[in-house]
Amino acid sequence: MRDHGVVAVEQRSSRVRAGVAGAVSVGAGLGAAEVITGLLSLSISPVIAVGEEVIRLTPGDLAEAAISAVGQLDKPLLVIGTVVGALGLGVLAGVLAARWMLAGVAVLAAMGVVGVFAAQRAADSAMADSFPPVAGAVVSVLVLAYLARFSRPAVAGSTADLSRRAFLRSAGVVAASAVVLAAAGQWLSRGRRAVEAARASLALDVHRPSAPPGVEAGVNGVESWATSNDMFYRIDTALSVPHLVPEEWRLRVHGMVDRELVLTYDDLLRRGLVDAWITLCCVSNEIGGSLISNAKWSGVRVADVLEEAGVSPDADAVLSTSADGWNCGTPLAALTDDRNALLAVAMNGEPLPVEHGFPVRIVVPGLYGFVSATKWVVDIEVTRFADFAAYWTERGWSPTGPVKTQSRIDAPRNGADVGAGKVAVGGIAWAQHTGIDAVEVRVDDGEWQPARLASVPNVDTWRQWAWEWDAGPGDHRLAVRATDSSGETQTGEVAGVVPDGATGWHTISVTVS
Ligand SMILES: Nc1nc2c(c(=O)[nH]1)N[C@H]1C(S)=C(S)[C@@H](COP(=O)(O)O)O[C@H]1N2
Ligand SMILES: [Mo]
Repeated sequence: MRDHGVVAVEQRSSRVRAGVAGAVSVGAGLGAAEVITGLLSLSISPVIAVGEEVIRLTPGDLAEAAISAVGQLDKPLLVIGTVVGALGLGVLAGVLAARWMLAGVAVLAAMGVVGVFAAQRAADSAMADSFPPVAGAVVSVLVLAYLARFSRPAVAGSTADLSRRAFLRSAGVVAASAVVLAAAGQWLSRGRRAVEAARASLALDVHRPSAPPGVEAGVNGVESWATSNDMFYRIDTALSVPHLVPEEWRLRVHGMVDRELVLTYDDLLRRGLVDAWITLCCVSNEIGGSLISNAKWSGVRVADVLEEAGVSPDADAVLSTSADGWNCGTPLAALTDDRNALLAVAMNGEPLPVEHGFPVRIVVPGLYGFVSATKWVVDIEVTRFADFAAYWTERGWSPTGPVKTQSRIDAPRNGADVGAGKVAVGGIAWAQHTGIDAVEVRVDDGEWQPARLASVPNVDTWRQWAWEWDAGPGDHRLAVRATDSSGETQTGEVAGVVPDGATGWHTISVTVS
């Protein structure tokens, strides 16, 4: 028979074990998150993202006072503070879990949610940035469930001493693994850190643009005319983005040319930068889809570089290749006529975000991204379409891809309930490098009604439109179609995105009450 004193000591020691188990679980989750951040070469780990969010939420003067008090140590202290805070929550999760497993799991899941939130708020964040915090939360829950076995009071038949030793061994192994994982994560992300540092130290002659006057049609719910870098759609095959620093970047221009060129980043900058608003869209954009965005790009005209190289009259294509091996073929004509086909170095007045092709990418008005917009471009070969197959052409997509004239209804939303009477209908239409001349809206099977067009700075961007609907009660369908400046009206014939872009009218359902 044990006396009460022994039972009390065992209870306290099992509570300590529960707390340690929780902290170790969170440590394992943080380690896993760091490794995944490094493996995927993401711009930011959840620890840093949460730390930055804490700074953002701290009142300005307080944050300033704190930073001036600790000086150069602000970053390391922030990281340590965030990790300590997370481990503290881990202790809480462990203690709660000993009573009621679900409560502990809830704390860990909430930490994952905070991580996702912070990662998405971080600059230029991508969908993939949510992966480390989610995976970290899952790992911490699994580890907690595993360690919880040891934190229960000694099992019948085993001595308290034995079970404590087994717990210490398991917790120690997990804790050591977490430290190794975190260190590996740091090592794996060193390339990305170097690129971000190089990007931050550039002083390009570019300025944050403001949208030209009159481009917004003034309808609530329509996507804004200018897309910010962090809202710009992203499509590529890179699981982990290439790490290119400007000093080492080279662009080789070769093939059917008189003079082969090898350009450095400074060679490009020396030519002076051209600015142009250009709307980029993806061939995989479904009718009504969001794989389209509009930015002000700064770069050097591809035409000028090709002119310097001297292009053979027998060539009809340019095969451009990314540092990660992805490539595409572009009609030579689109790169040598008077349009602003750019070797872009900046996007919306900032050096290209790494995910959007830093340090140099191509942007060509009027062509889908898959046949023109090579990110992390390092090689340009003047050639003939007959002599190569590019990445997507080998996979069943068209060798060329001029954008198809399209339009989209943004407001009201599909499935919306609106009140009877005046309803503001609006959206966007695009036919890059041709221009939009008219947009029409149709209610149910009625007549096509002309929409009002907002202005545009050039024919290379999308165009907002607005239409006032006098809505009567009932269920209605709204359809939109655009006419481009070549006089062609968007076909209502429905085609899928393969091989060269979807066709059909974007149509939505609205209930008027
Ligand atoms: N290196 C590289 N460049 C690429 C791609 C890619 O997979 N790899 N995808 C292309 C496609 S299909 C599109 S639509 C655009 C998208 O550019 P964004 O991610 O900057 O929006 O990039 C193009 N450039
Ligand atoms: Mo694309």
